[in-house]
Amino acid sequence: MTSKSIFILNGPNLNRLGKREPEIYGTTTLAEIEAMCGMAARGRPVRFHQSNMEGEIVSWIHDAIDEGAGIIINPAALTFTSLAILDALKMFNGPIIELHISNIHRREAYYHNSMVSKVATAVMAGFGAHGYVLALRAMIRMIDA
Ligand code: CA2
Repeated sequence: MTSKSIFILNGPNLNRLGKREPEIYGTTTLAEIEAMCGMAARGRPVRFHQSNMEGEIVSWIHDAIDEGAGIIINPAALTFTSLAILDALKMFNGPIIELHISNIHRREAYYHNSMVSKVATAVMAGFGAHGYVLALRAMIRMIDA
């Protein structure tokens, strides 16, 4: 079992989870999701971050390149626009899970073409906030395989 951290990275506006559009994103806050991940990690090191700034997310991906076991990333709107995040993820040698709370493929067309999916090991969408727990369990299996 590696002692390297699993990075869980979240993009713009996800700090507002639970406060707006509950019909799409549910009522669980990001802080509650972080706590859920802490329990699901079962003692494994997890680094959980959220930023509204693209460059900050890129820097955390660099940290993962240097010292991480795996990346779970919900890039939010940057999923569909960020070459910088794509380029950074291409440098990461471990497993990458792209995660979305909603089923992006059942939503507006501008949510249908993820740039991150081109480099992700796996993609999960539509499980709601619980998707973070499912992704973490899947990531643990991947890094322990
Ligand atoms: O379903 C997801 O997790 C998304 O990544 C969330 C992004 C959206 O742009 C993606 O298409 C799908 C949006 C995050 C915004 O989150 C909010 C949460 C509460 C209130 C307003 C926005």
